[in-house]
Amino acid sequence: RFRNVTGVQTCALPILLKALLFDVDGTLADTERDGHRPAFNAAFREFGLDWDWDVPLYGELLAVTGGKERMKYYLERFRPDYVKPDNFEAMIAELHKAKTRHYTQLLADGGIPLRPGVERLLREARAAGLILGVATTTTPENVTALLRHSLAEDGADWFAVIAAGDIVPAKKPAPDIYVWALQQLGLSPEECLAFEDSENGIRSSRGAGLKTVVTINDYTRDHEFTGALAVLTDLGEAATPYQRLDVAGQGERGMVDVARLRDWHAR
Ligand code: XBP
Ligand code: MG
Repeated sequence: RFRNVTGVQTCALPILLKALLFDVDGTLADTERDGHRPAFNAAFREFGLDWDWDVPLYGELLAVTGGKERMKYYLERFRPDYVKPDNFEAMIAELHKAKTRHYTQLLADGGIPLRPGVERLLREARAAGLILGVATTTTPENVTALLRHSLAEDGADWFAVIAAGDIVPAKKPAPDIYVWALQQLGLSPEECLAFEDSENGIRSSRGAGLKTVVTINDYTRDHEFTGALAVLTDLGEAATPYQRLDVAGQGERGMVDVARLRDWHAR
């Protein structure tokens, strides 16, 4: 209960949870190490470049989101002697197209499963009438390929909005991609929850005003997740529950389902 400006006592209505917004890479599936990384390397080989991103180096490169942006960052930071050709921007764009081709092929070959609990939660949320959305920096066709090959033939249709890639110029950690997704849905951030796996991701979702559940992975376990609703090992399954890692709920185990999300959202 609180008093409004006229001094009349009113009841604050709880805001209903209406939508779940998911990051893709690292959150829906562990796509970075064994998906994007080898796809970049395959594109570099195809173009006759001696660039090769091993697992630890790729972890450092993940500081920058977006594949084109990441390649430029690599050259600046790790190949300072590299002399850019006149057609540098076009070359990066072509390289990135090749990388997307390799990556979507890898997904079509059934290369990357969804993370634990993801398919279960998506099915349950849909059945409960929650709206689903995606907010990611990766290329749109990568998202639809993952949903099609690792979720269901019509997986992309489960999502009311797929906000992806260059649709906003400022990628995560900027909040723009989440703001764009919310605008498309006509929802306020208070009506939604976001799911992220990385520091850049939660900076973006929190920047857009979204309460955020974090599921960590090998590349992100040491990231800073200040302001997260909960930090979990994964979404959990009945037989293999998540473990909660944030101080508020340390040691808690369980399975993220709609009831639990409604409870966290209401707090
Ligand atoms: C994902 C990314 C993307 C992918 C590569 O970050 O940073 O750049 O690594 O995809 P997030 P593209 O999970 O925070 O959205 O090459 O298509 O950009
Ligand atoms: Mg991510």
